[in-house]
Amino acid sequence: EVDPRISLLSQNDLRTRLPIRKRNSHKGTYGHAFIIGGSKNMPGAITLATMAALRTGAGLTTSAVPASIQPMVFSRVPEAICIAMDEDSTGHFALNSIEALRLEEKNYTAIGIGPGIGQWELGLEWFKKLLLSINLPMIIDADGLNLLSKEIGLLDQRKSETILTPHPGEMARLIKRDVAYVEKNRIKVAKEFASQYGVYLLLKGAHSLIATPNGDLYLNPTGGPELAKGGSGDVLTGMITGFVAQKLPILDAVMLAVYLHGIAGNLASKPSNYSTIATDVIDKIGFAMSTLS
Ligand code: B4P
Ligand code: MG
Repeated sequence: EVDPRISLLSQNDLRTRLPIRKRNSHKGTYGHAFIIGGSKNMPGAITLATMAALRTGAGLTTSAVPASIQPMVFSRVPEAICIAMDEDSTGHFALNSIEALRLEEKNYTAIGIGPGIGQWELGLEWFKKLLLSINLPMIIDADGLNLLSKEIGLLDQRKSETILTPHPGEMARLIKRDVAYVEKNRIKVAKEFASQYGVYLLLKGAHSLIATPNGDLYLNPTGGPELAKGGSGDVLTGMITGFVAQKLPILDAVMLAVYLHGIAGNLASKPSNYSTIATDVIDKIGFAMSTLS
């Protein structure tokens, strides 16, 4: 049963939130999405997120990855800029890599962190340094969330909006409870966390739930088991980053991304939801968006 305090995302409502593509516009009009992630054994997640950000309409999309995987990302996404960063001997970001980003010069309008970033010895130190040097709307996912869960107080140091996108496993780690507790108390967990830390929290799963910093809740009806496969979360992270980069209100960006991700999943589930893969979902983002215009 749906809690009466929760709004259901609907096609009619979201239609009005989709940004208008003006005739007299250029790539600068639509912002610059920046996604940081990847590691030697996981070059795919950041590739998917980068593709998805491009598909949502961001004017420019840049990704930053450990140097050894940069050629692979480039070869899959020629439309993106891909920065090769210093890496350690294990193929993860090196501690000194952050200065090389020259964040202040680039006019990024949204930053996504986490897809495929992995876990490594100096990960937390690296993550802290990065968080403190970025004052832009930030989307944190995947191992970015796992790094954050080691020092949750880092959220208090954020000066811009923060969006967290945990699945129930990651949510459990953030609040130091088990997955069963999260699944039994989805509404309470999402609402309390978002209010306490002043973040937008997207608790994923069948019927993903959005909680805002002021305690509002939204339930997403789209998507199905075709999305229950590695890579679909990375597509969603790219979509959110792409919409936030276009300078939409944060809530609109998250709502649109989650809703359209599910519609794209449904469209990609034909002829069989067994065989849907993340790149199929990316290919359907445009069709999903066309259902709102
Ligand atoms: P990871 O190994 O960390 O998986 P991942 O790399 O994050 O995968 P990915 O990024 O593709 O998927 P994500 O869930 O982010 O973690 C997997 C482990 O976490 C599991 O073994 C389990 O322990 C735990 N876990 C994850 N999800 C759980 C759940 N729902 N219940 C209990 N435990 C869970 O993103 C997937 C995307 O697809 C989301 O947007 C999600 O909403 C959507 N999606 C997946 N299944 C869907 C469905 N049936 N209906 C609608 N949407 C669905
Ligand atoms: Mg994930």
